[in-house]
Amino acid sequence: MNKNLNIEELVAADNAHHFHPFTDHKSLHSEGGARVITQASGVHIWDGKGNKLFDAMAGLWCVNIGYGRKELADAAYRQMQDLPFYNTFFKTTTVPATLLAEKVASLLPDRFKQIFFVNSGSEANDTMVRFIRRYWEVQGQPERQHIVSRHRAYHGSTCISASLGGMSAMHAQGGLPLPNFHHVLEPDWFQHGGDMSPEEFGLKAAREVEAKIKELGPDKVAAFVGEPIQGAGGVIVPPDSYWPYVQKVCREHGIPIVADEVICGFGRTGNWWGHETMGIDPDIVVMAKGLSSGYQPIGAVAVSDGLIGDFFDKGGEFFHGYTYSGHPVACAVALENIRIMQDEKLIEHTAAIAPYVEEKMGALSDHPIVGEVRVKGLIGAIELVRDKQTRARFDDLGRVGGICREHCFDNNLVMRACWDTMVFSPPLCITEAEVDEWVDLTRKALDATYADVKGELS
Ligand code: PXG
Repeated sequence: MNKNLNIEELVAADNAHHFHPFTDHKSLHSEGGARVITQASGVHIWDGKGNKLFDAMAGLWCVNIGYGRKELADAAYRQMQDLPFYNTFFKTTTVPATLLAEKVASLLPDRFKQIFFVNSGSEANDTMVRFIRRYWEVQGQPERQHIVSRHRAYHGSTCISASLGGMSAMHAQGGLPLPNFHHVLEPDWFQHGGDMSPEEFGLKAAREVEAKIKELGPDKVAAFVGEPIQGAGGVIVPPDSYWPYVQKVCREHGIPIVADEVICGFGRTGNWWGHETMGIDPDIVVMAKGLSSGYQPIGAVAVSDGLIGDFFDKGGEFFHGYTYSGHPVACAVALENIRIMQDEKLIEHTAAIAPYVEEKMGALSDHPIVGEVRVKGLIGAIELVRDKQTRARFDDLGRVGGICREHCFDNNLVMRACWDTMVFSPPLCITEAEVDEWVDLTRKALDATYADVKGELS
């Protein structure tokens, strides 16, 4: 840490000048300002007051290889010296951009050969929407404009990606969603399953996709888009019956399936891709975050042969791209990130340690306010409830999750609250000893939350 840094002055400057994303500004400014994070190593981060916190979110679901890998800094340094920037427009490329496209294609099923680079998950989804609509124009079916997604899906924060997402709070601001984006029931058995078995409920949710496609007219639908496991929606792991039925319906109607792998990709679920874990055969794969483990902003869209088809021959120029599409420094860092993941067998490690996390985190389901603990690879959730038997929530959804998140911070633990669902996605390099440390901190935060709300339990 920079020893000359005066944290109080920095926080004052932050209050004065820094307009933060996804922040309640009134409470930020009234409650003393932002928490300053200054350093990180492995699964830990340090704040400006010298506190060491366990980062069970891997930053924002992205630092898959863990913090402090000097190899990535070296890769950036080398690339900046060779060529800090050049674009990939107008029949030009750079060495890292081409090598990364080849590498990403090699990690995907054979049918994915073409990779379009962007700088974030939001841009990746915007690119995907622009591509798929253009694809249908080239196919002579320009009326295929409608896109089906799910409630509580998170696909980003640009106008298109926020429209594609199903976050009602985002839609309530600024006139979103844009036309032709449709949202159906999310496959969240815990929240919506009632007395149904998870499998029955999974089919019900999948039939809502089918009903929406029929309502719109299958020949008007451009794509179905889904995260294999919904992340920011509360780590919604669909019942096993869900994806096979959705896939069957989309296939029957010739509707491309888009897997938004921004969170699930790059090992998070114990395989390279969430679609492998969930048994989906997508036509487009959207990725970001774990592609560089968050060390550089970069995302990508992989398009399968079936959609590329004669797009290149017949489509003419695709008028889309970003100055920094395939930025050489970001690509060099992503290449080094993937090299480490492969050399250190991080995906195998994730799959191997997942049962330990399931066992240790799962043991928290005996806690009086925990209704369910679910884990898939190294992503998971803890449901906070007022009544364990009926799964009844506390009043004012999100309030108790907020209390629990604060207790996590007080106990040097970072976990996100999605309403009253505590979610986690630690760095994939986590060890068993670190899992023990994390579970202990989690239990302390749950105990403190229980102490605050036990009068409300039924
Ligand atoms: N798709 C998915 C599945 C995501 O989780 C995006 C797209 C957009 O990526 P960018 O790089 O544009 O942010 C995301 C991002 C949260 C949270 O609160 C989650 C995300 C972003 C910000 C906050 O959990 N996911």
